[in-house]
Amino acid sequence: MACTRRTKTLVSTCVILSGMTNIVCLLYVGWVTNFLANVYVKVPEPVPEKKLEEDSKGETLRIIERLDRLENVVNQHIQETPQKAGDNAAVELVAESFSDSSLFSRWGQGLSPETRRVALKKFQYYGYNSYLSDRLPLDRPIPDLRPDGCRNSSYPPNLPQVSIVFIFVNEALSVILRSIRSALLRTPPHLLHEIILVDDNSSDEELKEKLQDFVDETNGQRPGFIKVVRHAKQEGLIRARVSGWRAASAPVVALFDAHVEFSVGWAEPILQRIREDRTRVISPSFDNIKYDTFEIEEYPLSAQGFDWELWCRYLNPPKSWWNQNNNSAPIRSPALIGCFVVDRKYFEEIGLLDEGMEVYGGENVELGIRVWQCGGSVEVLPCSRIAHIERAHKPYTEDLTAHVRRNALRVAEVWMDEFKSHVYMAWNIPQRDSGIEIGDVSERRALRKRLQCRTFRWYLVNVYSEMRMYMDTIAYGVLKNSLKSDLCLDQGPDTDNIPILYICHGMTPQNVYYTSSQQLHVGVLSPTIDDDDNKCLVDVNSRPRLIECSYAKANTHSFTQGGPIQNRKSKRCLELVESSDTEFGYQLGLQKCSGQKWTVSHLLTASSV
Ligand SMILES: *[C@@H]1O[C@H](CO)[C@@H](O)[C@H](O)[C@H]1NC(C)=O
Ligand SMILES: *[C@@H]1O[C@H](CO)[C@@H](O)[C@H](O)[C@H]1NC(C)=O
Ligand SMILES: *[C@@H]1O[C@H](CO)[C@@H](O)[C@H](O)[C@H]1NC(C)=O
Ligand SMILES: [Mn+2]
Repeated sequence: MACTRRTKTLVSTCVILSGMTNIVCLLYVGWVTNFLANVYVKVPEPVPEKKLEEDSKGETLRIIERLDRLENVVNQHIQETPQKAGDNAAVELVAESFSDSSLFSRWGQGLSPETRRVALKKFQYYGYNSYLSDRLPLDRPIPDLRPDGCRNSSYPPNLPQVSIVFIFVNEALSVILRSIRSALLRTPPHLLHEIILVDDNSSDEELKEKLQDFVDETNGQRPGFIKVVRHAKQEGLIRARVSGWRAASAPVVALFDAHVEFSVGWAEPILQRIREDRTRVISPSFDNIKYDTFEIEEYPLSAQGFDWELWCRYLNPPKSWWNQNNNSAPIRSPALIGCFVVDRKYFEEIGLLDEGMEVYGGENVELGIRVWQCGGSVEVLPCSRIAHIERAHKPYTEDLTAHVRRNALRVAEVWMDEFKSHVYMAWNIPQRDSGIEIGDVSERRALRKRLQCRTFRWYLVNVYSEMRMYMDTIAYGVLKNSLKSDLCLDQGPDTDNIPILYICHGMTPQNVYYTSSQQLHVGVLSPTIDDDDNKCLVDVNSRPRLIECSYAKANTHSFTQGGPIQNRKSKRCLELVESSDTEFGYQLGLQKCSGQKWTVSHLLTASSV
């Protein structure tokens, strides 16, 4: 699923970053981790109905858990760089020191070193505990986490049939088989038309013969029931999903990852909603299968949205949903996190997925925006639940971010009108001559015209009103001082709100946005109005500090490109101050202006800065 957490990507970017010593880098990773934890752990939002104590306790636990997880991700990345083949002694040595891998923090303490080595190797390959998966029953029960109101619902007998498509590349066989088995077990047989397996050119031998054996055996009893589509070259998740759709013949198609387990009754509510209105594109509610223990972890009911880089995120359900006071009612959703169910023909009418996208990411956001802007709707159903493995890491997609960014720019250029600037801003790249090749979007633009779709502004106002707009930004990018141009302004460790100077790397903590109201915003562009985490530069007793921007409106700074940054009230300037006890020879200060000059990478309105 496309709901990648950015942690992993940032961490790997950091580790491979040239010009940074490892120690410095690791320290930095700690900060980035903190920063991410604070930004992302907030979502899903606490459930408003619960009592406060309960609420904050649950939320805290969840935060701690996710923090642990983030820490693990970092540790893992530090310690588990893949070993070169052929050097067995070294591999073994390293394997011993791996005993503090995140795989073993909650699992496998009693196993022999040899077994641990085997399990760890598989874990590094798949990003989940496939050693354990191989030993769990394929038809294991999973808890029924549906809200109470769902259990007694009755459904009409004449629901449409569904084809379930699973796409995968180098997935553990037992995990794929468990996905299939749970679909067979928990979809009423008269509603399940067929299962389609799309192998996006896996190299695993296991996935050829053994999977084929299973398919042949099943088809021996029900001829043609499982279809296999094998790609002769890797097409990426997006075209893989579409090729699965092409092979499907039921009136409704469900497009899923091949590391899921269906919960009882998942299909009926979806099929009913689609039967009532074929322009509904529907996602079940997701729970997590823990990547180490394979336990099911309940996730709160959520809508599905995205941030301005177009990474997906879980959202608190909209007010209108809470007002119904019915936790089995459908949740209107701005977008999809990746897996969805759709009327087969309607999916084609609205343009499938953008097959010009490569590898991974963005297609789920594009589909959500397109469906809404072109007259359909998207919803998440509380009564339909599936559990999904959130991997600890994706081992063979090192350049994932680059693909997600490219795909995001395609979405921006086709669907977002004047708001496309926000996507460029969030990725910190210039809107013109970005140097990023996004391929041909003319067909997608023609599709938008043909379907007479609404504007992105309409979508933001009517569908995704939680999304923050940043129309008053006039310049953005990294901010450098002419005294030392390899250092950039950086939000620094998230915990203490003290901006720092750091070697320029252009990742999110160094994003700077300067607004027409003279606020200098540092760090992530907070995606929704529910998170109060935009940080702005302020002068606190002559020290540069960062506070939530909405509290910083009376503490602004004047700035023109190539000129000083001066606090409007105190008249002090943000400057580099020589300092022998910092690593880079300078630290950041607010002092009597000495004429230092700052430049920001990109101007949005040439005349205003
Ligand atoms: C659900 O159905 C069962 C059996 O039909 C019945 O005993 C129970 O009272 C029902 N519960 C609700 C909440 O309607
Ligand atoms: C994967 O791609 C290679 C060529 O890139 C091809 O030789 C091979 O048969 C493909 N594998 C499958 C399962 O189609
Ligand atoms: C809650 O929503 C479900 C699903 O839409 C509906 O079937 C049910 O009647 C609703 N319950 C109430 C009490 O309104
Ligand atoms: Mn997935």
